[in-house]
Amino acid sequence: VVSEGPPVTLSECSLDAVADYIKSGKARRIVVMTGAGISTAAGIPDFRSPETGLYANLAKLNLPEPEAVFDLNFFKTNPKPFYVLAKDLYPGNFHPTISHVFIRMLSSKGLLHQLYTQNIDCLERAAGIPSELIVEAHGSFANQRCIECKTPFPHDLMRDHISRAEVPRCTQPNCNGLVKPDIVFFHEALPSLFYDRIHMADSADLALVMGTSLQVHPFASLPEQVPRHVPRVLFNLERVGSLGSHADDVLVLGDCDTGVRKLADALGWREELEAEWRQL
Ligand code: CNA
Repeated sequence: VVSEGPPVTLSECSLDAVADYIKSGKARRIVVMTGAGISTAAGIPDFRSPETGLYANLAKLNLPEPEAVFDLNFFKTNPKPFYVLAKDLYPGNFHPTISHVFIRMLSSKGLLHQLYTQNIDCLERAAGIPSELIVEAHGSFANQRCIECKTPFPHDLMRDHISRAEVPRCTQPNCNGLVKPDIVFFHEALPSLFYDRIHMADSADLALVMGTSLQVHPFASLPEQVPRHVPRVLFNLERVGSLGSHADDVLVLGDCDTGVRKLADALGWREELEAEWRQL
């Protein structure tokens, strides 16, 4: 669904044309923007998919509304629902998907300029994408600290608490504050790294947007950072944001692993992709 006339940079609006563009060597600074949809195939539900999404399954936690589970004020009064959910989401229980491994392949071929992820599941790290190329825009479960005195909390203790869905508390003398992973809750600021690296999107020569509803700001405006003549490819179950409105946008609607496999086929990378995924 292109509203702007013929493409300027691609030969046509297709995945084959995107593959040709990469193979021609003109795409050397690829930015990737991801969300929960790239991890659903790993068994981690997203937020907003009807019926299977987390928000549809939170009824058992007795929340005023589903978003409350990631709301700092609600957490201060009732941290238990977050820890019930954290037990299900905690890194270590899941395996990276084909989409994660494809992003790793971009990095190993020297083509990944920056990965911006909204995910907190650490599957990008688990897939072996170099940490300096990852911006975890909404933080992650990698570290945690007391919300009162900010003292970091030991990782092994955190793992024990989360495995029992227990609420960890600060062990500093006279503190006893609630401990929270460094994931960004609603109304909290994004990590400064997000703002430090936002300009990397300005110099992209290709953007891949994968598995996100683009409902959460400021992340949702990242695809708008990419210059207008730069091709943007959307791998998602549904059309989102302004994707599809630029002349060089390509929409690959459906399951993102399937779309990524098609691109890998067109690039001649498919065997390598499957082999790397099996070896993880
Ligand atoms: P979201 O709002 O739930 O949207 C997910 C999007 O992905 C939707 O547009 C779906 O249609 C699409 N989708 C779902 N499955 C697939 C699939 N297999 N292939 C292609 N598309 C698919 O999630 P967003 O990431 O956009 O929202 C941002 C929130 C979600 C961030 O704050 C995350 O921290 C948070 N979240 C993260 C995880 C995780 O870390 N894995 C899980 C759930 C929620």
